[in-house]
Amino acid sequence: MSTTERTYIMVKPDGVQRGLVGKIITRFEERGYKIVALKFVQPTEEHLEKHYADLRNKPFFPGLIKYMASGPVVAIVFEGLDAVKTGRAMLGATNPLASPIGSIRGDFCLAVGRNIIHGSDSVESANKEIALWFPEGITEWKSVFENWIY
Ligand code: RTP
Repeated sequence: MSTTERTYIMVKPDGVQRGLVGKIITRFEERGYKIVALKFVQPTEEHLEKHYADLRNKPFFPGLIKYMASGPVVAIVFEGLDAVKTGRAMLGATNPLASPIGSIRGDFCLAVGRNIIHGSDSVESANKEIALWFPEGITEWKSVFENWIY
């Protein structure tokens, strides 16, 4: 665990359509995570098939790709202590109905097929996803608040 651990977070098309981008970013910033990459992008089906390659044999895969390609997403890399595991806890469970109140999915959505946000499930996946979504690299910077957070 390090203070520079990174996770890939993505506001899905329904999160963008419902105007939840600001609230989602605020939760991570208020917790103490630092944005090191961010962009608004309309993903292609081909790109999404790479992102969700591990799920290609699941029955819901075609529907998942159509949903994820249905509009723009916000791709973000957050950096901070235990970013991957804590980020997943902040998201809640895959099924919003099984997500605790206070988690992003537990507070803002209902259906597994419209669960508004993605978060990396391991440091290894985070590294792969960051390379896939930000091939141009990310911006290194030092926050003046870091001494107050750590
Ligand atoms: P994500 O990758 O999007 O953060 O979600 P996750 O790890 O919590 O869940 P995963 O099993 O990787 O599934 C990826 C996304 O596929 C959709 N899904 N639909 N039964 C279904 O219809 C079903 N199961 C999963 C969800 O959008 C899920 O987030």
